[in-house]
Amino acid sequence: MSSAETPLYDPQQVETAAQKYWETTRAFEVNEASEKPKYYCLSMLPYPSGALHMGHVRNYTIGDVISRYKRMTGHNVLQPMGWDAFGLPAENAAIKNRTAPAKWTYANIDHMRGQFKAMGYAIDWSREFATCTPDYYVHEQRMFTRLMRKGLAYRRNSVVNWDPVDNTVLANEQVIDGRGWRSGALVEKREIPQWFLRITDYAQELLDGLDDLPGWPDSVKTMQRNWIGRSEGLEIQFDVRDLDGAPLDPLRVFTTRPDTVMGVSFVSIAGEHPLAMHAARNNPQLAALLAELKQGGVSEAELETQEKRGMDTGLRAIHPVSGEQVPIWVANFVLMGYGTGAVMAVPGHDQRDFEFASKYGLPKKQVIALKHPKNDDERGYDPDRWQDWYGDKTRETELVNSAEFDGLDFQGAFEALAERFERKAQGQRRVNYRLRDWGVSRQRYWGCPIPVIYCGKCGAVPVPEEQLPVLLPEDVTLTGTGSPIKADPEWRKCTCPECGADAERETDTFDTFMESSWYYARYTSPGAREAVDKRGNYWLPVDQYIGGIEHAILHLMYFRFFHKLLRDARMVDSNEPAQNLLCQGMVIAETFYRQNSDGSKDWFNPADVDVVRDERGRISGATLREDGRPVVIGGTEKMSKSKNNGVDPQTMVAKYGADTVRLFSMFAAPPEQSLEWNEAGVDGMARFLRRLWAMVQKHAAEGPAPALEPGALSAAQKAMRRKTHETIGKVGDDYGRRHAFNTAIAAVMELLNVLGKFEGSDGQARAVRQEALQAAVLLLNPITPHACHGMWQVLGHPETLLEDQPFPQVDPAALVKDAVTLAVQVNGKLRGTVEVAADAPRELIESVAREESNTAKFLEGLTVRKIIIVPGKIVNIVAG
Ligand code: ANZ
Ligand code: ZN
Repeated sequence: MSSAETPLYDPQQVETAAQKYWETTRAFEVNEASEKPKYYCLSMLPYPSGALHMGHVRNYTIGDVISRYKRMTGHNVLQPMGWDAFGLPAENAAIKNRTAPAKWTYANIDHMRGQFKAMGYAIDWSREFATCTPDYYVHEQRMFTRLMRKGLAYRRNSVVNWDPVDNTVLANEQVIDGRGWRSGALVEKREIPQWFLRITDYAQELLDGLDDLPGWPDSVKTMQRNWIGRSEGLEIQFDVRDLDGAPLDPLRVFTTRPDTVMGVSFVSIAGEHPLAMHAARNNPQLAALLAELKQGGVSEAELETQEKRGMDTGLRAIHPVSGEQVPIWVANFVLMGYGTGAVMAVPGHDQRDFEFASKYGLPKKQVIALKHPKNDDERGYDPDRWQDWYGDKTRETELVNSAEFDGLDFQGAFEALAERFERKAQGQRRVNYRLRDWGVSRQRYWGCPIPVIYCGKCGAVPVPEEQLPVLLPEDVTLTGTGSPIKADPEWRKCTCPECGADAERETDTFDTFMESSWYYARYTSPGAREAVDKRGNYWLPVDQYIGGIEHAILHLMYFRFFHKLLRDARMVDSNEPAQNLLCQGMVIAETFYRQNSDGSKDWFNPADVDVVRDERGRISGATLREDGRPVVIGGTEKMSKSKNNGVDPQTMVAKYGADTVRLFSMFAAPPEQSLEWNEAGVDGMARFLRRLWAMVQKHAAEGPAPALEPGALSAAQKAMRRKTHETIGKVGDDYGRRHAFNTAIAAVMELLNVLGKFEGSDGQARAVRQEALQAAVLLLNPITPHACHGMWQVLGHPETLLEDQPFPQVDPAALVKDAVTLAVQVNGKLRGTVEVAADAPRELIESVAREESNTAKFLEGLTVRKIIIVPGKIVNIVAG
């Protein structure tokens, strides 16, 4: 049949029609009144930056495929969407474009919602919200005031980046090479009061809960464990002597290695430690060092790598066992915020102490030795080589030079010393966490106002619930030098809810991680008076959560923390917010550039470059279309603005249709791996869809097929039917269990290849073809739902929601093989093939194989010693 007679695949028309049907029938709006098991499929909500990018497309397509598949397999599926709408980019754009952040944000949301709809995602849009609207953030403010009353939110001083020219606090990303991004002024560290949430109260539970999450990737759980960083150790007290020998308040250290206590040759303290400040009062040199230490970065990575620096304070600590006096040094690698801000230094066995002692000529002492040394080298102790053998965790060690503790192993020494210090009230066992309380104050305008009132008499008072929300004014102009609400005395002015005196509002706003920590719960309960109502327990926990690995630590930790807060507020019953987590890989693309004479690079978008590929499909040459001259191939990288290698989804959808874009992004790589965008691949997907469409049209044009009669099929028809059902089995497993959408698509492609070669136009041939095409349409529906919506009608069905069609089921009878083909080998070399009945007895298979003409030739003159049969596959004749 010619193409004039088969209506061609027209993605625009097909997609508009399907989307219209879903919209008018409200196909994806769901509620709790369902007999079916619930399934909550959630993709991380986007920041409305202006336009969808390919990373979004990939993330949301994965979620959509899972959602549609789950609905087809009989679940009541919730797939919501919203906007993580507060944040710094809106302020920057507002300064640049002279629009209010709210206006910019809402315009972006409108544009991006349109793009989402064009992708055809099966979203329940009736639940949509933007986190910057008062009816969302009012709940967050209420939660916060309740946490304040429970003591789970508190205020303390903490360091921020201060721009002395713009007179404003800067976010970390606004500090570029130590300078303010706008003013270029050297940034200073300043201590200001800020609000914190006591996430550390939940540290142990956040750690233990990871064991109940078999559906989360191990890599994420490991990152979370490390971030929580639980250590078991002792807190040990050292008496302290002032410069003149007078006793001062004792010092406490936290150590995970009390077994090394007899190797302590000094104590190191942080620059902010009270003893350091005490010693610096009459020591200008030390005071200068402390001032300098305040300047540097405070990240742990920086502290690990920076050069060790310090100074003797002149103070002395009394060793708690030996009674000896050891010096107290300030050391730049000791963090004030961890443990006690003081470390018992053991340069004989700790890398950092070793480096520090080497630099300042402090003594090193061996107190740990190998229990079973293999040679003199291992028996001896070279202070500069201790790492060589001490690092080997497989060797047993014992204490030496440690008086009564000699001979004990780590555990024995830990217990003995813990017992001793506890008895003498010189210390106790202690569990320490690296996790810090969560600082939620941001000195920015475009965020949720922190609902606190400051009164001269009553201090910090939570805004009473009936006065919430504290509204953020949306109609503002930003100058770039501070927040409009900080600058507006009218906004700040209020009365104290406790004593009625004149008072001021808090002008800081929340960290935007606050909004994204509980949005998943809000989707379950649109319109609820509280953050969540009883509908929450119907939908929660989330069955499948999908998002980027960049959120492995912070977002996912806060998300789990908030769920526990909601549980403790009796709003939800479960302990964890999400049962399964999928972290999709990056979308990458080739980069192209030209280098300028000053060394800078101009990056060219792949859409503007013509490439030549070698026979293996790799790019071997590239020219800029505009001038035909070559550009440098920069290799594949994550799509980004800086490398100008982003491919705009909208352009792709306009050119190929949403289904092709969806199909490519599911076909090109398994969800967890990186996906390389390449237009040749997209083209291939478009061809595949056109071909399928044409096959369906051609088949349908021949009129309706009769009912399938499995008993009346020819061998070829049976084989075709078997292929259909093998494909159904494979694809169901790929979707449901493996999330391997790429191999699911490949299996359907293979089915269609086989179907393309399947001949015959009699009734049963057409019935078998109808079954195969219907299966292909239903199997592909989660991935290319618009085309499938259209093809289903072409196949003779009324317009309907394919998600309510049952997912195809394997007919076990169709899988039975009548005949199998076996490879025949002689001494492991292939010599021929034979066809036998699937249930043929062993003797028959042996004789048929030996008689196969080519095989018989090779067996001539040999004696058959053994015949090995791999059922359904191989007959190997061992002969000699
Ligand atoms: C003596 C010692 C000997 C240590 C030895 C280690 C090895 P984690 O496992 O991360 O909890 N430490 C304690 N407080 C510190 C602070 N505020 N800043 C920097 N380092 C600090 O690490 C605990 C170990 O880190 C502690 O055990 C302490 O050094 C150091 F062979 O004490 B240890
Ligand atoms: Zn008051």
